[in-house]
Amino acid sequence: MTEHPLTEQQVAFFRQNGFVQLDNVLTPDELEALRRAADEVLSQRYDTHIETSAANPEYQKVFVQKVNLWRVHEGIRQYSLNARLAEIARRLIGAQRVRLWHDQLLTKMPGDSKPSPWHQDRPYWPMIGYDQLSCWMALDDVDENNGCMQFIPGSHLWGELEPINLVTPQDIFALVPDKEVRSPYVARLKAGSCTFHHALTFHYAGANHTDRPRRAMVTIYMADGTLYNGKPHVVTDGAGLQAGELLAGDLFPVLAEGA
Ligand SMILES: O=C(O)CCC(=O)C(=O)O
Repeated sequence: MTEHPLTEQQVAFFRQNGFVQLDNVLTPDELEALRRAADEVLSQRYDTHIETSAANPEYQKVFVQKVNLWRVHEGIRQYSLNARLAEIARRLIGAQRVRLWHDQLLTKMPGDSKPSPWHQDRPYWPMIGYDQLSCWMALDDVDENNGCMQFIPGSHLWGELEPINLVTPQDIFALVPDKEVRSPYVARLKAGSCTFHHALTFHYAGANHTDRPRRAMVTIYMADGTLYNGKPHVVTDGAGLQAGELLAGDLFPVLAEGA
């Protein structure tokens, strides 16, 4: 991947707002390779550690979710383990080193599509510490009509709330009655552009009203030093981790390191 400059202003924007949009991050060739890989994994069946939405048709209306694809598909591995996106993540979160938590392909299918309700990511993850962020890469042009991401500026500073049920969601805004909720930032993106969002940022994506899938490749990074809290999760189940242990080793590779 070619270098993508990240300015101090963009870092400051992320720290203040909990997200940042970066345009034209992938070259046309990189985008094409990632789309090809995504379509291959979409057409394949994997076990339930990867096909996390497959058992629930209502969940699949929100998105078809395939997790940890870097472990099973070479094309996705090339993308998810690349150091350049990880270095952007490292600088945004301000860590000495970042590891991959997991990747996921999120596809909003056309037809009977539902919004991804307002939620934070971090309540789903079995971790101690809050230095995590996601890169949401558009594989298709996205806007409000097919489920682009939306973010509430500053909401990453409101702490960890209860996990939102993605199929029958609670109203997350009712959980922060004392906060002044700013208007959402609507992240309309060209394919090959992305957003980064903090693990505590409130975010949402509308339903897909078009007749084509909306494909997004998400890579999630955590600061080195993040600890496992012992709770069940599809990514850590069966890994033999004890509560309080470092999320480290080959399952969570270091992808970027500061000087
Ligand atoms: O792509 C979507 O519809 C939602 C994505 C999301 O919630 C995330 O990447 O954390």
